[in-house]
Amino acid sequence: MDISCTQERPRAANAHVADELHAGLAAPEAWISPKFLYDALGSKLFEAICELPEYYPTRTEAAIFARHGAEIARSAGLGTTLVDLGAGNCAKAASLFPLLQPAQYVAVDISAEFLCDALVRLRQRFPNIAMEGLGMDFSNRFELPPQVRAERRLFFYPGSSIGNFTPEEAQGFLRRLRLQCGPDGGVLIGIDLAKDKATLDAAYDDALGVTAAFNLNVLRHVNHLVGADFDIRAWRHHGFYHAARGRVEMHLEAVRRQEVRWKGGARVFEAGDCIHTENSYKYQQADAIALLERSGFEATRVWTDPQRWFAVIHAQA
Ligand code: AVI
Repeated sequence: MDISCTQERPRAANAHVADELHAGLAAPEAWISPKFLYDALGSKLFEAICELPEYYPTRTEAAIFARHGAEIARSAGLGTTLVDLGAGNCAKAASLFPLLQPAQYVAVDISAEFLCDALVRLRQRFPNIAMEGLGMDFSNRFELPPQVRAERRLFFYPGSSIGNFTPEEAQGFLRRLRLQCGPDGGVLIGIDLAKDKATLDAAYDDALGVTAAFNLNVLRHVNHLVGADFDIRAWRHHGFYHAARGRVEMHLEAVRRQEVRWKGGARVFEAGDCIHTENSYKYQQADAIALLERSGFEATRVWTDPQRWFAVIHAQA
């Protein structure tokens, strides 16, 4: 079976990136979208985070798939068009291929280059599954191209990445997915559940400082993208659970007064000023189901771990 890899309009995307970064850096409360955490180094740092003892979501979700894989496959169905959102190295979806036996595997990520390498390796292990790599930013707008089979699309969105949207954005995103599901389609989604503050604080501010490096790396990436001159050593990582807001927040704090310039803008940051880089919402199980239902899905099955720290939900369109 052939593999095809396509990258969406890189030029237009570049202009959009510069505008978005400028808007965030110049805002009264500065922000950088979390999608900029993932350049090549950022993706490796995120992989390292997933190995940390403090970062429970990856291994908890993997244990749910390992324990309930057969039931999950029965609920989701065999022979689907498996659309893997934020596929990265495609490893999570690939571990489900023997159970789900997809008719077509569509890996979607911001960078087609990274995907293509992963797909070439995957094809050797699963030569009978048609594979498609799509390099696109699916966070704001989303339409699958015609080479993706329209029937029985199963969107695979693991890792609790939905938590990096606000609940309103998540609803908009899920509604767009729902419209793309086609006949008999659905979503298989990982949701991080609300839990005690100490566990969450440690997961987002680990002892080794890997999450700190992951957060600080966004400044290197911004330097590269818009010719900014952030001095990485002049910033400090904060990652903590804000229970009233129902989310973990990541910020970067300026450790001294400094002026930062980028193509098309400049700004003075006083010592203590912060740049907000990520939210990671933690849901009650019932709220996650309500979110899916408000988005037009019908939650079919929920699987959790014995501590009820994480949920995998299959919902039908
Ligand atoms: C990708 N996303 C679900 C991770 C999370 O937990 O929100 C990103 C992350 N940020 C810090 N650590 C991990």
